[in-house]
Amino acid sequence: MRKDDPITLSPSSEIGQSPKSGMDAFWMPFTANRQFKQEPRLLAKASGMHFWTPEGREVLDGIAGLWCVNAGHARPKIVKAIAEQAQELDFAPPFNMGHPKAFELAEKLVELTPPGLNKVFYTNSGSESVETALKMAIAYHRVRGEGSRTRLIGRERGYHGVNFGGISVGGIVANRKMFGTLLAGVDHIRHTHDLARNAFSRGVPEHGAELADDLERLVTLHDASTIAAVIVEPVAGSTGVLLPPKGYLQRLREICDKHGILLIFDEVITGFGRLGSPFAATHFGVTPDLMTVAKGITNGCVPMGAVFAKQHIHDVFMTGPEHLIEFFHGYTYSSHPLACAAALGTLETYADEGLLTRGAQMAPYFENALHSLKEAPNVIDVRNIGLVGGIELAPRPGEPGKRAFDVFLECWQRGVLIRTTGDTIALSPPLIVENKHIDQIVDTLADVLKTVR
Ligand code: PXG
Ligand code: PLP
Repeated sequence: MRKDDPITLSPSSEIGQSPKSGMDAFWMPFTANRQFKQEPRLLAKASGMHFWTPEGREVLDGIAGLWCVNAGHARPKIVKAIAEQAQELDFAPPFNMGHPKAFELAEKLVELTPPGLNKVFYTNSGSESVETALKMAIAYHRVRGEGSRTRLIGRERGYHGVNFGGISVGGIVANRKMFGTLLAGVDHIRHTHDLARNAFSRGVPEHGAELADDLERLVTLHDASTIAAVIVEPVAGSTGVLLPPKGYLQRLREICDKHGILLIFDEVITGFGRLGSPFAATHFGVTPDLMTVAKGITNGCVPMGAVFAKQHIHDVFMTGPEHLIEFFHGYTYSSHPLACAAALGTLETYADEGLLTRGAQMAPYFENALHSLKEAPNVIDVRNIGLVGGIELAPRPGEPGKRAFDVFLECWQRGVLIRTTGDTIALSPPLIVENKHIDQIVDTLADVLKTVR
């Protein structure tokens, strides 16, 4: 979009009043509503690597929307697939009925997943994928006659969406503390963040594989016969980009195997090329029993998520009379036709352009650029893998998160969209990113870090 071609919004969006009129009704998610409504940040259009504001100001997308627009914005094959699908079949009931694209998509998806993860259960978001996987794990043990295995283990600082199961196994205190007692029978292993030993690691850090042994501590405490599953993000995103120490995920896999505990990888962010491989499981060579995805499955264009399950997990449900439902779970919009069409268009785009592995090619340049910020004011760590970066800032005394938020606001003013969580800046550009975009992001950050003190 050009500057002389502004998108006009209703008068209520004009800047100047506080809060803006016309902005009252929408209670925004995960947003400082009052701050936003005094100084709104609106996006009106997007294409490729960029957004444009209603006034026509160009903003570089440094975070793939919200870790989801992996192929960049408004990709023709995806747009066309959605438009045509809306004409042809707008909705089909997903319970007891099917439509061809849901099956076609599942077959295509399991060609991409690590060997063994060959069953697909559709959801509409990462949060729903997590709930689905947790329920599958508990039900799996029950149908195979080990109904005592009901306990779920998460990890400190983990993010698994915002529904009750997800915040119960999750480990971000702000997302949990307001919401009562959560699910019973949940425990957590320790997080892996270790600035003292691992600050400024390039790629996965050396130290901390032994933190996986914390699972043995919980097995000793609760007994393996009570534990259904462990869920972790292979690379923790939302909490501020925490990478698994070398050997950590392998060790977790071994401990799970030893005790008959299912391992769930939450790949909502890491899935679909973010690390430079199709999935984190592929990247690290560790295959979980269940894998949750969302976001990049449709390039963020239509809400969709999925759970991938190993054959044997699926198969234990397939007993009993054939006319009966085997797994009492599903959503009205599971396998929604628009989402399936968008996902098929997305996979085609990824394949056409090699995007599921492009991150590996771009990673060295991205890594060097990010680590050039090591000497910038207040930077206490830089972390990177594939096309994910984390830049941790020292918090301002008594104002946790404020320094990073100010950096976010200043970058926005200067035409670069970044994301911050606590005092960590998270970067995750679309996988079509070029060196010049990486330069723009990092040069802007370098300047902003000098001014925002
Ligand atoms: N699991 C993981 C690992 C995620 O990253 C979810 C589950 C939930 O997905 P839905 O689609 O229900 O949002 C996520 C989502 C951030 C940020 O600030 C990250 C997510 C969502 C919103 C913000 O980094 N991840
Ligand atoms: N609440 C009510 C009253 C419903 O009827 C339904 C679905 O039929 C739901 C919640 C769940 O909605 P969804 O299937 O979209 O998750």
